[in-house]
Amino acid sequence: MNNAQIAAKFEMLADLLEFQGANSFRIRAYRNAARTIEGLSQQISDILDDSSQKLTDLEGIGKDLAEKCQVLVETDKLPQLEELQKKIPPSVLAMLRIPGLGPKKAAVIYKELGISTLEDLKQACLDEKIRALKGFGAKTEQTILSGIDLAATAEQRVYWAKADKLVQRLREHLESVKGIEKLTFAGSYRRGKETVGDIDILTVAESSTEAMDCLAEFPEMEEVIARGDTKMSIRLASNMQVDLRVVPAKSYGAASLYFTGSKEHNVKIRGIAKQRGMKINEYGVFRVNEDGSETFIAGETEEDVYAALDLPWFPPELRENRDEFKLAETGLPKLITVEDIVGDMHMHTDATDGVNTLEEMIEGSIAKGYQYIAITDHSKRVSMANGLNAERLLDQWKTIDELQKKYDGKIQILKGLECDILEQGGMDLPDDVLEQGDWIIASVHYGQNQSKQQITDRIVGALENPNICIVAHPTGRLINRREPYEVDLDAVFQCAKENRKFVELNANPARLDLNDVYCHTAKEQGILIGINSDGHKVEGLDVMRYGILQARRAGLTKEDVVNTRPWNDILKLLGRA
Ligand code: DGT
Ligand code: CA
Ligand code: CA
Ligand code: ZN
Repeated sequence: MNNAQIAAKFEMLADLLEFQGANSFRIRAYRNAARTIEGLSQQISDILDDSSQKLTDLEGIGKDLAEKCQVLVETDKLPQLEELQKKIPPSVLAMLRIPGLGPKKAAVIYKELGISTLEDLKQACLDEKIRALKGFGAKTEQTILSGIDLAATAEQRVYWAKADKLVQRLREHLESVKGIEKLTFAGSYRRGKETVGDIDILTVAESSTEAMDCLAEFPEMEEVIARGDTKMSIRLASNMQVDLRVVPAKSYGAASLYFTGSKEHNVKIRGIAKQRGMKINEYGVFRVNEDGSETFIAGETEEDVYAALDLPWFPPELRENRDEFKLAETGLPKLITVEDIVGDMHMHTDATDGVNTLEEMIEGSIAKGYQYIAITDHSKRVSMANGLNAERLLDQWKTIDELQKKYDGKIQILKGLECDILEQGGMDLPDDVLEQGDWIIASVHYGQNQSKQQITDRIVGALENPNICIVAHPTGRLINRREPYEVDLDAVFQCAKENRKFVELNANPARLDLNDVYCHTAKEQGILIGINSDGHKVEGLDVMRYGILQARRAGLTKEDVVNTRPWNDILKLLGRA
């Protein structure tokens, strides 16, 4: 049993224990262990074989977990897990993904009504059977009903960032095949979509048998779903599906275009080809002759294929049939890259809920080569995160002034704050404090269930405050976990524009809020987007690339983004210099 499989077992164990209502400390221990093991560069089995190493030396692996690893490696099974699985069908675990439905309530639904799938649960909600259960009501029933779709999606789609890690492992594995000439990871992964349903691999190989045999030996493989001469689908231990297609070199571009998608982009291209008396499919572009025969025109590279239709090469992130074909008429935008970013303007320290100290965050940012950063810890309303009151904030800013002397010439440290917008409206800290800072972010963390009007008024009110520069995660959604709150983004954008303010694209792979469509709308309305990590530790700064990917999907260029500019230019944009 390899690391990915061991990690999957521990995740499953944690889920089942959670469903049983076990001690949350224990559950967390299994989840942490799963994460540690997934990230190891060395196989657990190798560590066990090596007498000079001990599993218990790994972070988060105690004696009990080390023993379980050993049992898994030796027997492929875990008695405790088997016991639990006998008692609880795995399909009920999907219920735990419904926001607001904790394991206790899920267990009641399962025990009282025998419901074990999301579909049955949906029907039970519609039949108003859930509200009749003890401890439930019409409101809970409604919450469950509105969360079922989110839970169903979460079962099937993973964050792009997670898919990316898997892709790196697959790439390394497949590159060991001698005859592999080309290798592309196509589909939604290549388009940089925020979540990925399955992985589509495309390759040119000397021997398709060898390539498919190699995939069959991928350590994380669970079962082969289908295998033909040039096509194969497998399912991994994590449940993710991987499709492999081996294509001839002369069709590689056509196939990579076809399997990158999106389907909508492909449909549009087929229409364009047809209008010109041509045909396009995964093998190439063909001229359709009068006698009905077909002549191959292009196929080897994507550039060739697009050029045959008088189209430019489209960056994969734009291939959604939104407005890319219209843009192509006047020239595609030069999409932003991670190198264009010169500062990170949203990060936390251990003064609130961050892990690293102020100085560690500064050093980490210098290592990234940034010109400037903003330190933006939480304000006091976020008591859970030990949010700053005025006194602690002003102290932190004084420390920043002192540190600035030490770091002069290396990086500029902006005095910032992520200030909560209070439930009743207004900012969490008074203006005479906020005005002493350089960069104040406004965020809604509480009262997310308020009406659309209330939430919109709160955000608009914040943007009208002269001390506020930007609104962070403007819809509050968490991908696969929480729906966006009700907010009138048109009103927010209009207010931002009138007040020369910005909106944020949070680069965290679970947030990516604003999403691509809204970022595009903001651009069209002339509002600049700040792309920031919201890092809570030094490694947290690395998420910037996910934000950039989302921004590219929105068609953003360097010019559309706040933190591609020197700080002095940002001050001018805010009307402060
Ligand atoms: P996913 O996997 O749900 O995140 O999304 P995709 O876009 O990766 O979709 P997938 O894996 O079903 O198919 C990969 C690509 O193959 C898709 O983006 C476009 C192409 N494709 C698949 N089925 C069709 C189809 O019926 N018509 C056309 N034109 N293209 C298709
Ligand atoms: Ca796919
Ligand atoms: Ca697929
Ligand atoms: Zn934050």
